[in-house]
This record gives sequence, structure tokens and C-alpha cells, in this order.
Amino acid sequence: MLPPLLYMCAAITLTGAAPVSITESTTLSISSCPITFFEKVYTEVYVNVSSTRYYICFDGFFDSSLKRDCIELGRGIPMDFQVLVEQYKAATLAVQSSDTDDMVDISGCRYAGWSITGPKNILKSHVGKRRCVGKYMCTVTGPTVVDVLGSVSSVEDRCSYALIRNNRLKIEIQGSFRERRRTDVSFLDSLTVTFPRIELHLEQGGRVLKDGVLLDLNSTVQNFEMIDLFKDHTGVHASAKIQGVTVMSLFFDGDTAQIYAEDLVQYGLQYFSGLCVNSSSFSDSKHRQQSSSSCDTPYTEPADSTINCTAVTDRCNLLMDAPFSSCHEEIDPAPYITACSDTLCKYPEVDGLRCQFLGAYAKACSMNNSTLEGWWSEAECPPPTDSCQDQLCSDGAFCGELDGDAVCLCRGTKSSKYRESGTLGDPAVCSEGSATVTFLGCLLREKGIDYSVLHLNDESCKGERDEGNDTVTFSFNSTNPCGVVVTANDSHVTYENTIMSPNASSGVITRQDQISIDFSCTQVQPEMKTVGFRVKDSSVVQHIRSGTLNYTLTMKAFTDAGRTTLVDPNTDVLLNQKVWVELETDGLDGNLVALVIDSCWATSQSSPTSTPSYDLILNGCENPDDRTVDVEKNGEGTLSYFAFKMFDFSGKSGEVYLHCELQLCAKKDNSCIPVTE
Ligand SMILES: *C1O[C@H](CO)[C@@H](O)[C@H](O)[C@H]1NC(C)=O
Ligand SMILES: *[C@@H]1O[C@H](CO)[C@@H](O)[C@H](O)[C@H]1NC(C)=O
Ligand SMILES: *[C@@H]1O[C@H](CO)[C@@H](O)[C@H](O)[C@H]1NC(C)=O
Ligand SMILES: *[C@@H]1O[C@H](CO)[C@@H](O)[C@H](O)[C@H]1NC(C)=O
Ligand SMILES: *[C@@H]1O[C@H](CO)[C@@H](O)[C@H](O)[C@H]1NC(C)=O
Ligand SMILES: *[C@@H]1O[C@H](CO)[C@@H](O)[C@H](O)[C@H]1NC(C)=O
Ligand SMILES: *[C@@H]1O[C@H](CO)[C@@H](O)[C@H](O)[C@H]1NC(C)=O
Ligand SMILES: *[C@@H]1O[C@H](CO)[C@@H](O)[C@H](O)[C@H]1NC(C)=O
Ligand SMILES: *[C@@H]1O[C@H](CO)[C@@H](O)[C@H](O)[C@H]1NC(C)=O
Ligand SMILES: *[C@@H]1O[C@H](CO)[C@@H](O)[C@H](O)[C@H]1NC(C)=O
Ligand SMILES: *[C@@H]1O[C@H](CO)[C@@H](O)[C@H](O)[C@H]1NC(C)=O
Repeated sequence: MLPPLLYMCAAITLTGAAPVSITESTTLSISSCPITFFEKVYTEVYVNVSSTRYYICFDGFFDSSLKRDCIELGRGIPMDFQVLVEQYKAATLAVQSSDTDDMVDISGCRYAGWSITGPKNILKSHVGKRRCVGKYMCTVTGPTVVDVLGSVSSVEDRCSYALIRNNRLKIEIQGSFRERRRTDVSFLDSLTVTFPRIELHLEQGGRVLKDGVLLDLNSTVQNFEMIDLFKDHTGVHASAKIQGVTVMSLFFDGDTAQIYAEDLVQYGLQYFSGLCVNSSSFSDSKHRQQSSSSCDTPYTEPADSTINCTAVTDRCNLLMDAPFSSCHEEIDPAPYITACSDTLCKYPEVDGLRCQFLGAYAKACSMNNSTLEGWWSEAECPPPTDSCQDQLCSDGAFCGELDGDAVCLCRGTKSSKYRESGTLGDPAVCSEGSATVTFLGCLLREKGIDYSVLHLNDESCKGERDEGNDTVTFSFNSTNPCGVVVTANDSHVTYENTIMSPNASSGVITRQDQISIDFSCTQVQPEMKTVGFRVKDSSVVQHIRSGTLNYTLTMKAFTDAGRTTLVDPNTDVLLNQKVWVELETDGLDGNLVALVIDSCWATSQSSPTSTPSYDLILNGCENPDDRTVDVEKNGEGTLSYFAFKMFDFSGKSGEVYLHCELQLCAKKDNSCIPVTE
């Protein structure tokens, strides 16, 4: 059994000094060449020798109940060789022979990621210096996640992901991603913080909901179970305490979430998962229940041609320079630069994104106790402020920036169809006697339109806003026509109104574009203008259904002036008996349109063009040659009627068919009532 040969430091071997051979427990001083063991510098070595193993420790003799930094060696061949950092196994090496030159790299990172890691996780910073990443700092901003190891990935769908999860402790911070202006880029939108006995939901606008109830937060710290919360002008701050010790801090300003969690380590590093632990672990971290079923449907959109990726990357590279360089030792800027340029090469620099990634880096530095005082003035940014605080946006909108103001803007998937068609909402909804048009509030804001000043033709008719779904509705109906203009041509009757802004001349200047949005509903003229009617039959009903508005047209014949006794198919109408013929529409607004009988004629056969034929009404008036015809009401509303005395075609016996040509007329004054020329 050979004792291990310890090359305690380069100095000894280089000067040719004999390696130290150790056979019993002892303490060695290595102050002449201190060893850096997983970030800690040691000047002493404590060696324990037992029958089966050697323990070479740096912070006191090996003690299985203490968290010592040690190297443990088996005494057999091959010799197993383990590096213990605070008693966690950091590296294992099997040494094949006793006189091998195999070496174990003990320059790993103590706190890299959620576990003590070997050399593979030492990151090279941009200056090429090997160093360990910051302690348990995770930044989620826009679509990107910079995990605790400094790896960066982008979320590409609109689902919810665990950022940090520890099933043993039953704690989780979950991030939900949604699209903003573009459908193909997702942004962190809200957080759900779950701790035993408490669940908090953090949203844009500094809103925090506990069990669905909005909390009234201010700069005074309030305690909820294990969580302390307060809100300042920059965002919401939360810290979680276990037995009085703050184990995790969280900051969220509606766009960026930062999680700093040094003291959670003691609860078992290996039990942590989520995107903050490994930013590539999308499938393991995806939250099935919380995500909407269509959240991973991909969207594509043409690239934004206004983006100059070179210029954007130059700006992201500001993180390489002062004042940010003073924090480089603490936090590697490289993943933040990657996150910044990856996002801003595909999404425009709007809604504060120009400074968001710089701010996220600065905030990460300050959470690691390295404040970059006044970084914003050097980077030409506004001081960190959550400008969206207390803005409540509907589900289809997010809080963004428009002309320097924080407003609710439309999310891409919600508004893309309207943007493509250049409209502000769905087409007008027309129904019997009413028309309604609904605009998306967020589209109006984007266009800089203040809905509250808009009105219909009649100035007293304003839009009505629904706060819940952020819509503005304009409508008119027959009791409240709001200045509707009804026009009719040969084929259609059109009801039109205009949504307009007040006259510009009402003030010296105006900031509102002149708005004029026409909306209309149409009805078709009776398609078959000829209504066949056999005197002996009962009434004729026609449904006129094409076009946006339905209505029916009925033709009936009566034998009394009160028009109550319908001509019965079984009763013969006597020659020279007076008959009243009534035409009526159902489903039209008699205040706006009138039914006009243009002409009526009779034939002995069912075809309206058959001969012989006899005119009763011509151009809306009685046939001057027949004194028995009396047009009693025509063009006044949706009901018109006339009377005549029954006749028969000479030489033919039997049936008389009546045909009428009708027209819908837009009522203006009494313009629809035919007059004899
Ligand atoms: C900040 O990060 C550095 C490097 O990881 C670490 O040494 C330092 O202790 C951290 N500071 C605080 C206050 O956590
Ligand atoms: C290690 O060696 C020291 C000094 O000889 C001794 O006091 C201690 O009990 C030893 N520990 C173990 C675990 O062998
Ligand atoms: C914050 O809110 C709490 C409870 O709503 C109130 O007692 C306290 O005075 C408020 N503090 C400030 C600084 O407004
Ligand atoms: C992160 O997760 C990905 C996907 O699950 C995996 O391939 C990769 O090895 C993980 N990285 C680390 C450092 O664990
Ligand atoms: C993009 O930006 C770079 C650097 O600011 C500039 O040199 C280049 O001309 C720009 N390209 C275009 C197409 O504007
Ligand atoms: C941060 O730094 C300041 C001064 O440098 C110090 O007083 C404070 O204790 C530090 N905080 C932490 C959490 O390390
Ligand atoms: C908006 O909400 C109102 C009432 O809650 C509802 O009547 C209306 O249909 C909704 N509009 C849209 C476009 O969802
Ligand atoms: C017509 O519109 C007014 C105001 O919008 C409404 O109060 C009324 O109920 C509507 N009438 C009908 C018949 O729809
Ligand atoms: C009649 O009006 C309708 C609806 O406005 C229109 O589509 C149609 O072209 C017009 N027809 C004629 C002949 O002007
Ligand atoms: C607005 O201007 C139009 C056309 O110039 C005019 O007919 C109308 O009376 C004006 N309305 C008001 C309220 O000034
Ligand atoms: C038109 O009328 C028919 C029959 O009454 C009905 O089924 C249909 O829903 C109506 N259409 C509209 C747009 O009102």
C-alpha cells in the first residue's frame, strides 16, 4: 500500500523538492503556495489517514458531520478519488496507477448554478478570464431567460413555464408568456408564486392578486404567510422567508422578473428545476394545466424591415462598457447582450425595450449588491420606473408605450385580422331596426383616437365603453335613429350613419385627426317585384332574406273597408264587389323606409306577362281610366293598400291574378308618397 504522493503546489515540484509522503494524520502548511479550491483560498492542509481512505481537507480535519472542503482518496488500486465541496461530491476520478500524473481540477465554481459544479461550468467571460458566474441570479426579460449558470434561451410560444420549482419545499415561481405587438415573439407577462399556504399572481401594472383578490400594496412591507411584499415606483418586490431567514428575493416590474436565491441552497440543490435552473429545459418546465391549449400554436409574421440588427447589437454592446463594466466581476454581461440582440433583431425597440435589457443587467447587479448608480443617464435611458403601474389592460391587451405614455395596446393575435383589413373592429351588426358597430379600445388608442369625443350624425349619440373587454360600441335603432341617413336605389335600401369627431373649428388647434367612419346596413329591394295573387286564394307571403336585413312581404285581399274579412278561398268574390288589397312588410322600420306600390295589374293567367292584362295602378296612382280604383295609403310606411271593384276578363271565366311592382323608399319628409302629375 503506497501512500499518495501529493503535489501540493507547483512551487514544490518546480523547485525539485521531494513530494511529501504522508503515512499518518497530520497538518501541513502551504502558505507559501496557497491553493484555490472551488473559489476559496486555503493555506493549510489537514490529512486524516484511516485503514481504507485518506481525507485531505483544507478547513479542518475531516468530520462527516461537518461541511468540509476535502479530497477523499481510496487506498486501493485503482484508487478512487473524490472532490468534496462542503461535503457535496463535486468530481470523481479513478486513478489507474500509483505513480500516475493524473490531476483533478479543483478550480470549479462553488455556487455555479444550483449545485457545486466542476470545471465544465466555469464560464469564460468576454475578456477570456475564467471565473464563476453570479450566485443564483436568474433574469427573465421579454422572451429570454438568463439562468443561474448564465445560459440564455428564448421562450418561443405563449405558454406558462416553471422558472423555479422545488417539489420538496412545495414552492414554485411560474412565468406566463404572451405575445405583444407581434404574434411571433412572446414576452414574460405574469408570474404565479406558489408557496405553502399562499399563492400570489403578479401582473403588469404592479398588480398582485392573492387568491384572486387584488392586494393594496405600497412602499410599506406587508407580510403574507412566508412572503413579504412591497411596491415602489420601480415594481413589486417580494422576499420569501423560511424560519426568519430570507431565502429568495423576487422583483417584477411587468416586463422583467429577477430572482435571487442564495440561501435556498441549504434546502437541497438537487431538488430545484425550472427554466431559471436550466434555460433549455422547456419541455420539463412547461406547465400543462396553466397553459391554454393553443399556447404552442406557432405564428409567423414577416420580419420587421425597419429593424437594423447591426445598430441594435451595437446598442446591446453598451453592456461591455462603463458604467456596466464595474459589475462585470459580479455578473457576466454576455448572456444579457445575447438576450438583448436576439430579441431586438426581431422585435422593434418600442415599449421601453430600448433600455429594458440594460436595465435588467443593472438590476441583476444591484440585487447582487453592486449598484450601477446613474447607469441610465449614460445609456440615455429614463430612470427605472414602472410606468405601467395601475394601468389595467383587458386580456387582449398589454401595457405598452405610445408617444411616451403608458397605454393598453392590442396583443398581436387579437388584433392581426383587424390590422390586415385596416379596420377597428368587426363589421356592423344589423338586426331589425338597429345597427351596432364595436371597436377594440386598444386599436382606437393605437390610432390616437379618443372615443369619448366621437359621435354619430346626431351629436348626442356617443360610443359606449365596456371596461371589461375594452370595447367601444356605437349603435342606432328606430327609437333612437341618431341621424341615420336612409337611401334607396333599384336594388337596395341602405341605412347609413357616420362616426365622426367634433368639428375642428371648435378650438384654435386640434390634436385629433378628423375622424369619419361610415357604417351601414342594407336591405334588398323585393327581389321579385311582382307578387302573384289569385283573388280566390288566401294571402301571399314572401320572405325576402338576402342582404343583411330580413323582412317579409305579405299581400292580402279583404272584402271590407276595415280590412278584417280576408278573401276566403271558398267564397267567390262577386263581380263589382269592392275588394281591398293590402301589402305589408314585417321587419322594416316604418319611420325610416316606406313601401311604395309602383304599379298593379291583373291577368287571367298566373304569368304576370300574359295577355290580356288590365292596369289598376300606374306610377303609384290609380289608373285614371278606372274610376273604381282607390289608392288609400301608399308610401307612408310599411303598410300600403288600395281598393277596386271586382271584374272579370270578357270572354274568359274564372280566375283573376293580381301583380304588383313594389319599391322600398328611404323616407325623407313625405317624399315617398306618390303624387299624380
Ligand atoms: C455577487 O456575486 C459575486 C460573484 O458571484 C459574489 O462573490 C458576491 O458575493 C455576490 N454579492 C452578493 C451581495 O451576493
Ligand atoms: C483526523 O485526524 C485528527 C488528528 O490526528 C484526529 O484528531 C481526528 O479524530 C481524525 N479524524 C478522523 C475522522 O479520523
Ligand atoms: C400602506 O398601506 C398600509 C395598509 O393599507 C397602510 O397602513 C400604510 O399606512 C400605507 N403606507 C404608506 C406609506 O402609504
Ligand atoms: C438543460 O436541459 C437540456 C434539455 O433538457 C439538456 O439537454 C441539458 O443537458 C441541460 N443542461 C444542463 C447544464 O443540465
Ligand atoms: C445600420 O446601422 C449601422 C450602424 O449604426 C449603420 O452603419 C448602417 O448604415 C445601418 N444600416 C441601414 C440599412 O440603415
Ligand atoms: C451590500 O453592500 C453594502 C456596502 O457595500 C453593505 O453594507 C451591505 O451589507 C451589502 N449587502 C449584502 C446583502 O451583502
Ligand atoms: C364585451 O362585454 C359585453 C358585456 O360584458 C358584451 O355584451 C360584449 O359582447 C363584449 N364584446 C366583445 C367584443 O367581446
Ligand atoms: C334603442 O337604443 C336606445 C339607446 O341605445 C336603447 O335605450 C333602446 O332600448 C333601443 N331600442 C330598441 C327597440 O332596441
Ligand atoms: C344600390 O345600393 C347598394 C348598396 O349601397 C350598392 O351595393 C349597389 O351597387 C347600388 N346599385 C346601384 C344600381 O346603384
Ligand atoms: C361641423 O361642420 C359641418 C360642415 O362644415 C357643418 O355642417 C356642421 O354644422 C358643423 N357642426 C358643428 C357642431 O359645428
Ligand atoms: C332571417 O330570418 C330567418 C327566418 O325568420 C331567420 O332564421 C334568420 O336568422 C334571420 N336572419 C337574420 C340575419 O336576422
